Amino acid sequence: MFKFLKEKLKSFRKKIEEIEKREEEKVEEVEKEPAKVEEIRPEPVRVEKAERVEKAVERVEVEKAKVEKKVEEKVEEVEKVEEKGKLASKIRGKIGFKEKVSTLILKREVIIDEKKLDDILPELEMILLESDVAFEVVEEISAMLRERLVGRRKKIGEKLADIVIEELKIIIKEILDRNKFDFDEYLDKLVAERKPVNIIFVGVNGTGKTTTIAKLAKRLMDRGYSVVLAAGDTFRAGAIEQLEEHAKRLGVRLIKHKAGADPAAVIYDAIVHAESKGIDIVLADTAGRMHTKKNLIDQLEKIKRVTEPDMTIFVDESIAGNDAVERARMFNEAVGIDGSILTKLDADPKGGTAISVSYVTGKPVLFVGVGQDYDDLVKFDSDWLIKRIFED
Ligand SMILES: Nc1nc2c(ncn2[C@@H]2O[C@H](COP(=O)(O)OP(=O)(O)O)[C@@H](O)[C@H]2O)c(=O)[nH]1
Ligand SMILES: [Mg+2]
Repeated sequence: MFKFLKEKLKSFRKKIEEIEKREEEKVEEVEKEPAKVEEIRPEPVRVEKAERVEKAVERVEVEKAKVEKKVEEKVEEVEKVEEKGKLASKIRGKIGFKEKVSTLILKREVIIDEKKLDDILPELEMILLESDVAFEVVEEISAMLRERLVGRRKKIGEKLADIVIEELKIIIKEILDRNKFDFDEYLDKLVAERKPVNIIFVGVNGTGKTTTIAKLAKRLMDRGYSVVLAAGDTFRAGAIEQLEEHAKRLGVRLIKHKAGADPAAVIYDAIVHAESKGIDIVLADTAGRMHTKKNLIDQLEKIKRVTEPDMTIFVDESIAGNDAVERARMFNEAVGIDGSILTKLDADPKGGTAISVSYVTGKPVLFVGVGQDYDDLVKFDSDWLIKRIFED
């Protein structure tokens, strides 16, 4: 899971470490300044520059004189100490100047500035884009990082890479938690208030809609609910049989009509059945494709009008990347969704879809699919995702 993104983040970390190492070496050179003064030589003289060069030479001379004076003073001090016959260790204390400078560097703080972020953020943006994070989400993450890191004090010895990655984690978590939602809590309340609860599943073919309905049916039964399935994908050949097979295996009732029938009628019948039998929840499958996109949207609108679902859940596969994100946006705008379920995270090397879908829809990710077994359904939790992206 997320192998590609993990590798990229690792090399990003290395790159920051290299930039930082180069900079620290520069700082050390600057600290060795006194020795450098002597090395400064005037540039070859060009007539119009002659005056400036002369001044520079003067400044160098003055600096040199200062340094020489300091050195003389030090020598004097040392001599005085020697004269007084004090211990050799004390002399070492005086001339251990270099050591003192290096501890000074260690203690000193460096302020992270715009320039440093200009060096590293474009690379991070590229990594996120390559990992299927939607463009607008990358922009937001980058802007938030910049805002929070510019001016941040960093002690030398503290790693810039750690600071950046840690802040990146916090920001992704915040973005994910903007639409935080507890599905179980909400469902408990709904069932208590007005059962049967009607949940319809929308999304294109092949993304895992039918499998997810079966997984969720199992999960809800494990939690003590009674469930009925509605075979609302009457368009695709074999769709009814596929759901029927799951229903048999799970020991749950399925309401179906013939292929090509009106799905709104099928789902309506399932609700009537649930009411008469005291069943808690109806899970309704729908078609993922019609003759045209307009047909599909019209059909879903009719289903919503006739069956008044308590929740409309969009299902897509995380491996579809930006296509999945765009479909989520489209379904939300055209039909209205209450949340999403992303499947096939187990087969997704990138992870950006999971980061982006709730951002672009403004609706929570409720569950993620992590395999083909009934139990491979995980209740979505930002910490769960962050851990899988950032930890080995
Ligand atoms: N690896 C993996 N495969 C999945 C997952 N969810 C569904 N699938 C597989 O995706 C394929 C299409 O699933 P299906 O439920 O028929 O999709 P639908 O057309 O949207 O109803 C099937 O082979 C499923 O086993 C998942 O979380 N992980
Ligand atoms: Mg299906």
